[in-house]
Amino acid sequence: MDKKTNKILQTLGIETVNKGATTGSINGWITTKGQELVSYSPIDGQAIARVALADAGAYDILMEKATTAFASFKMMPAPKRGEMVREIGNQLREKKEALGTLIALENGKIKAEGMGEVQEMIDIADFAVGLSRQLYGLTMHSERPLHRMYEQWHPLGVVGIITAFNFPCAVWAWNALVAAVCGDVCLFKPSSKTPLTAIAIQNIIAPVVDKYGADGVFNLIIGSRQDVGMPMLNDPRIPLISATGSTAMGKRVGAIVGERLGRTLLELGGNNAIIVTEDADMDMAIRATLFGAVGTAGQRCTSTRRIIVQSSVRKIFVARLIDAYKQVRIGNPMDEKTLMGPLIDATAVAGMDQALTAAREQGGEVLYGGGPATIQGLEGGFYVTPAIVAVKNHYPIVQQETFAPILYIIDYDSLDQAIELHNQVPQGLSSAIFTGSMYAQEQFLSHKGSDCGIANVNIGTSGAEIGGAFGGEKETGGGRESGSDAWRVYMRRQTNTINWGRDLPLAQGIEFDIR
Ligand code: UN1
Repeated sequence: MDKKTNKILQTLGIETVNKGATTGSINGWITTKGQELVSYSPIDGQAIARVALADAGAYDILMEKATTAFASFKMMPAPKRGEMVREIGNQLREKKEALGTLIALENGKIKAEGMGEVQEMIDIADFAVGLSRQLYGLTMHSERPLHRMYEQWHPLGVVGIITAFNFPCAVWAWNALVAAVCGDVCLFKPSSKTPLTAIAIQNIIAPVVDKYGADGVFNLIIGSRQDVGMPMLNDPRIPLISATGSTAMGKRVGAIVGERLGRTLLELGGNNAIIVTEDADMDMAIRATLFGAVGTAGQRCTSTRRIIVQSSVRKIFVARLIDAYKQVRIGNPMDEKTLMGPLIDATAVAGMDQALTAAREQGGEVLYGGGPATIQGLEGGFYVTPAIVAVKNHYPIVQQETFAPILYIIDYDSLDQAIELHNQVPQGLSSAIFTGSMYAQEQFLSHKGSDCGIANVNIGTSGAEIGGAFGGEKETGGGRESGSDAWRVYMRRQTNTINWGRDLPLAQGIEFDIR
């Protein structure tokens, strides 16, 4: 590790690899002596740091703490909880550079995107502060005289947050900061591929947690599926599990939590497409495709995976896209000139390779890229060349989400056909149309248009703002998190009817009395 990296680790309270494992010594994070996890950087395959894990015993201690903390935290007025979240946002502002760099180091996304991820946390903190004064319930008119009816929203309890490596801290913030203003406490189980980013968050927020006496509100647990993951899913003390990851993972989570009638918020795989019509602004369509398909090395759940392009412009679109792909600098994500860093690990590289083989076998033609890329001096890293592949939409491989920079090109003749192809995948997260036609745009946004949770016009599929609800339909899992009224899932709704008269009329006009 170079000096700069050591400095960043030190700033964020993480031991360097040769100093031994970082252990849970701060508020809300418990580890057990013995088991360890090593975090490797995808940049060069080298170990960054060692982390002590938690076993099942530590899980129980932490859950006890979280449950006790909830009992007092829920009594703190929501605007006060908002103040605390504002200070968390301020800490994130201060540590933005260090945290953004650590994300790039541990996850491999380019530093600009690492910084963007921290900005997303800051944005959701601001959103949550405002929200803390807007947890509105409705009032309604009672059918009974001298009665009043309203709904109120109460804190829910311990929220389990299970996240993926690709957004190692923004997705935590979407959940934890909104849950916090709602009066919930959380238990965060990060991806075992990005534990350091999670520890960094815990350290960054620690002074604020101390100041507000909120020990046990933000809890972190890093451990195996058996010791930590399964107990969380099965634990009736956790009324809501918010899980981000693959559809296969979500199906398991949904089944286990559903079995105990717990609530889930699932944000799973996407198979996001952009429809490009012949009258689209090609410059914009190319730029958006490039960011959507190559950005984050194709490892966003919102990454653009399919282009559905009108036959008349297919040739020119593909030619220009290939030209743009040729200019993408692949390499060290810390280097400002780099546009695409490595994939997360060797399994991801193999997964990309398998998908390309399958695409070829099923009749596809690789038009550009696709192999591993070797970066001088970073031979241990997991670099690939992004791929463009001509396919038919119904190929089994096109129906799947491969978490890698593979872009499938599909062509169409009529808009109806484009929309049909667009919706003919099992997933339903994000979607976009690039068009100059108001008719095409409105059809895409209408009931007969995109079936996704996110549908954009002349904007790509990835890079959503935090203000909207985020999530998708079908195998994407149906959950909504982040902005808009997504907060409701973190609270429990109560309908209250108050009789302020001196009579006892029954609803539905029922007479029921002793005569
Ligand atoms: C994810 O990939 O899990 O819309 C989240 C986006 C980001 C969040 C992605 N704001 O691409």
